[in-house]
Amino acid sequence: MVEKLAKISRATLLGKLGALLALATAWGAASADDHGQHQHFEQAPGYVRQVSSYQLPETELRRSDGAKVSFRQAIDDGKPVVLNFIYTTCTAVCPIMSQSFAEFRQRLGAEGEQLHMLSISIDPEEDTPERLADYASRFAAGSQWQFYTGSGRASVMLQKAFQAYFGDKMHHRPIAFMRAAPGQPWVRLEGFTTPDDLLKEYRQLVARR
Ligand SMILES: [Cu+2]
Repeated sequence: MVEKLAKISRATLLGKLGALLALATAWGAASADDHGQHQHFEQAPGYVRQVSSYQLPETELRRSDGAKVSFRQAIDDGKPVVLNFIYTTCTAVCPIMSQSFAEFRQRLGAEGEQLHMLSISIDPEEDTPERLADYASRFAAGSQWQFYTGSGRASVMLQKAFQAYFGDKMHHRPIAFMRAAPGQPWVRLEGFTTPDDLLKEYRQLVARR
């Protein structure tokens, strides 16, 4: 009986892994078709890794403390950057990504003192600076993890610049972006990245710097 149960659960697990791999492959194929400018393309379980160069526009954003900031100044502060797009009322993808970011930052400890994390709202009409501040405190985000909103136009422009615009917030995907320093290419991790995945990718990135 116990043996039979074990067999069933193993089969179920293998089925799930198969589905996950199929999904990752489909994602990879779609991304490869969509964007022609990648230098490399690698696949890891659970997420698809790409190294990309993006032309990033200048735009004004509002930080969760209410300050008006230049997007370019925010990301070109000389520090390694980890970035994603979120919205605070999301109940599926964003809370998982944000939790992963929070644990990643926590585990990085002193190693992450130079790191700058940015989460940019894809629902700026709802996501006021106050709401973002509230959201940040839910994930115990310290001063190195900043949340930004802005005009709808600015948000869409940035999503498009990162090739992360999927029409509307309901169709967004989990993607984390990392860059070691200004002028360097971005590492794009598409899929659900665990805190361990983020740690591994981040350490590789800063070691190569
Ligand atoms: Cu979401």
